[in-house]
Amino acid sequence: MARKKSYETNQKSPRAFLVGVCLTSTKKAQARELLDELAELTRSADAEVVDTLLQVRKKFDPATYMGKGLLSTLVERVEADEIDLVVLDDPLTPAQQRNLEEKLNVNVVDRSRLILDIFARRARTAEAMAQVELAQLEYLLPRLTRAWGHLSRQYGGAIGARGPGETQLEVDRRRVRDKISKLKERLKKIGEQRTLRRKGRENALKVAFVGYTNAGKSTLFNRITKSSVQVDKRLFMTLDPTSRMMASPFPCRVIFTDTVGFIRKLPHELVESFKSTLEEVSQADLLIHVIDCSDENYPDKVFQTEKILSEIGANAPVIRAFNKIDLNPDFLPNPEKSDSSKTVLLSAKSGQGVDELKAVLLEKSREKSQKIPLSQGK
Ligand SMILES: Nc1nc2c(ncn2[C@@H]2O[C@H](COP(=O)(O)OP(=O)(O)O)[C@@H](O)[C@H]2O)c(=O)[nH]1
Ligand SMILES: [Mg+2]
Repeated sequence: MARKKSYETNQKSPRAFLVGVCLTSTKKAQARELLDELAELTRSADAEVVDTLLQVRKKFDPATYMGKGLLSTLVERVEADEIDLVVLDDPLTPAQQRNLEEKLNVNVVDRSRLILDIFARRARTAEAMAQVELAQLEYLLPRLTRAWGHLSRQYGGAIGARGPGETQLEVDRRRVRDKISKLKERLKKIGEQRTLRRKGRENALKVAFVGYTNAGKSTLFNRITKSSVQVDKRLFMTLDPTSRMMASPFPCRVIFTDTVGFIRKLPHELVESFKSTLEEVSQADLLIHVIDCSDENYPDKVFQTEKILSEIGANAPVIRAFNKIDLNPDFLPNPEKSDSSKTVLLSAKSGQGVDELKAVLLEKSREKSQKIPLSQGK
């Protein structure tokens, strides 16, 4: 049998085939949209999307996730189209993973694995790298079964000597657990330094830009703070929070932070390991929730973002910034949503409506400056 191709080591862009299984109970249009998003994720991992297939069936096949018919089509397509990688939207059991990889003879990854890979590619700072590695190991640990057997390939060749009576699997698990506790220890130290650096910021208004990936957070951050953080169609370009302090025209210092975007089915291991980075969000005085109003699925994305915000304990007041109004000039937010959050319609790209947001920020900074004891000045 030919050796399985490893997409991680390929020089050219790996060729990916996407497969979705839509349970009859869910809507097909939604399944399509999730597959489109999966394609965006795949391209963000620098792979080429060759084709996608969507199958409707009653339930996932316990052995192979998809049905027999689709699987045999896929076997043919993988061969004919020289596919290196098959991507699926749903989490696979270790058995499904093994069965599919044996039949297809290429790597098979699910959405979580893909997101972890993208994060690993983007991580630049020591903190982000440790956070991603921790998430990868937490993801791996429960999947470390006899069926998986990937450890030596993925996480560095030589596996340590076994203790008396230990199986290879137990050794692998122990090694992963040891590495996890070391990483947690290291991240705790980095987190403490972060907390120290935050000291002395009590008198500043802390504003964080949050939202679904690609909503335009970085574009808006750049426009407001006159910065130039990277703006990109590819997902998750911002892993480490970037902060800018501004004084003028505000009556107190205002610290703006651009943060990592959220996405559906964000692996909880990532949310967990990025806790200290996400503190910039949970400890902000004000959140600007950037929403792409040209995207018809924005309500679901708003819902997903709010879910993650509550998961990380971010409960500051929220301004909803409906962005990309240039692409949808007639847009009006749903009036039924009569919660207390303020709403602004704007275009971070053209600048339309941005002054209105600045006015709200000015008002918030006035409120903040009134709370600062005179002795402490600005
Ligand atoms: N037409 C339009 N495109 C925008 C606007 N704001 C951002 N974009 C585009 O949307 C994409 C994602 O923007 P980015 O700021 O990187 O989003 P982030 O992932 O939320 O940080 C980029 O291609 C931007 O040029 C806007 O107001 N109008
Ligand atoms: Mg960004």
